Amino acid sequence: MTTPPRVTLHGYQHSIYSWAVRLALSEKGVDWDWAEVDPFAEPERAARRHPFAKVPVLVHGAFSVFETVAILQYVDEAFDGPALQPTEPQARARMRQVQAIADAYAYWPMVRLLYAQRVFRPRHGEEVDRAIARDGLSQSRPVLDALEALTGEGPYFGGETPTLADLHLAPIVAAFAEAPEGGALLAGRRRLKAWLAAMQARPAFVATRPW
Ligand SMILES: N[C@@H](CCC(=O)N[C@@H](CS)C(=O)NCC(=O)O)C(=O)O
Repeated sequence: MTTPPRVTLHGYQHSIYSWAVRLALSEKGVDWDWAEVDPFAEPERAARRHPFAKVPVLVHGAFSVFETVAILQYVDEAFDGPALQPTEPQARARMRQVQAIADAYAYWPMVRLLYAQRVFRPRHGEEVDRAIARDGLSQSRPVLDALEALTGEGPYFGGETPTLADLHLAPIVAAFAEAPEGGALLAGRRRLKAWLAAMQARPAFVATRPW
């Protein structure tokens, strides 16, 4: 009998995208090994597996994949466990739409501008720039509005069970809500706030959160 190849996630402990992958692996019930790479402190090391010197990178046997959207799809399709993607075309389009919003519009202002300045840097004794935080907050407003408009009736974006959209987005919004101004802005979006609470209550979320 051959041993199945191991899954190794090359990520950074504080990385929001690495958290999204851990969340998906955990929801699927996949066992993984962790390889810590700090892309900010050791960009040349990160560049050995990622042409843009970022994390996460998932390695499964001889196969290596970067870009969270691709990693999440691979995790869902390569392993047993609950399906994390709908089959119906419109539901699939909505899922990808939320993932694309997470990457293109949410991550930078919500995480790299607001969360970094208001939570991460003070927590690590690093200098803070309040103007950057303010900029992040104002750029986050239309993103929250767009996401609020895309929430549905169920607790998750796709209905009764989480999909890749929820797993991709939850770490970003959770980090944003850690900042007092972020939490206050989120409180004005009732459905999105309830969605985050549903995600935060999931055992996989609790088991994988970095703080
Ligand atoms: N598009 C990439 C983004 C990954 C990304 O930005 N990762 C951050 C950590 S959360 C990173 O490695 N940043 C290093 C840098 O920007 O130099 C993905 O979806 O995986």
